Amino acid sequence: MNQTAPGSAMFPVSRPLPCRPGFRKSQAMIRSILIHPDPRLKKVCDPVAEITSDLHQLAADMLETMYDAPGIGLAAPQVGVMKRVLVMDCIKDGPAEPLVLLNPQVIWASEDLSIYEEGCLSVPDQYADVKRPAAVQVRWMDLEGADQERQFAGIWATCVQHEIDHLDGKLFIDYLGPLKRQMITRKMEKLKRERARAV
Ligand code: K1U
Ligand code: ZN
Repeated sequence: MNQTAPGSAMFPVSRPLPCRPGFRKSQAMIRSILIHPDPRLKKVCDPVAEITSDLHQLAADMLETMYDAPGIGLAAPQVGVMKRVLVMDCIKDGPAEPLVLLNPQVIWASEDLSIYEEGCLSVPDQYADVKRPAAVQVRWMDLEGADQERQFAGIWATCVQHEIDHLDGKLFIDYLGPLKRQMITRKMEKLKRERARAV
């Protein structure tokens, strides 16, 4: 697990990265995950304007951080980068299916809703039922700069909506009533105090 200290600590890992021609290969790093409450988790992120080697590194680091946590998704603001970038892999068994979405947009949502007990790496060990559209059509740009579109259903639909919410400064606890949300926030403040004392 690596969702401990806030800040920018990074840990090198040895897995080689897939790399676009022209971009130098480098090692993926595990980044620290911000814990709620943190002002960076409440901000609307900026669109990605150009694809750079730093962006490739960010995507690789985010995937590494997500697999290490472990989680099924991660959004850039969770590692303190205020850009519209998210990664996901909701495959439980079988070969990994890592996705990197730049500037993702929901362009259609089903009327059917589904309830899923969500968690969040920025709100560790807290889970709550959230109701969202059961299926969504999402358009995004990939790391090659190409437009992509795909319909997500099941856990993929829940996860992509949860991650896009992060890009808009919204957490799953914002769907809960004020008392439940406040209780979770207080627990997280206590956790952060304890972690700060432990270092
Ligand atoms: O955004 C995040 O903080 C990641 C989050 C994504 C998510 C989980 C559940 C519903 C919607 C979105 C997580 O990955 S929490 C960890 C988790 O769900 C998980 C961890 C290991 C195996 C399976 C799931
Ligand atoms: Zn989350």
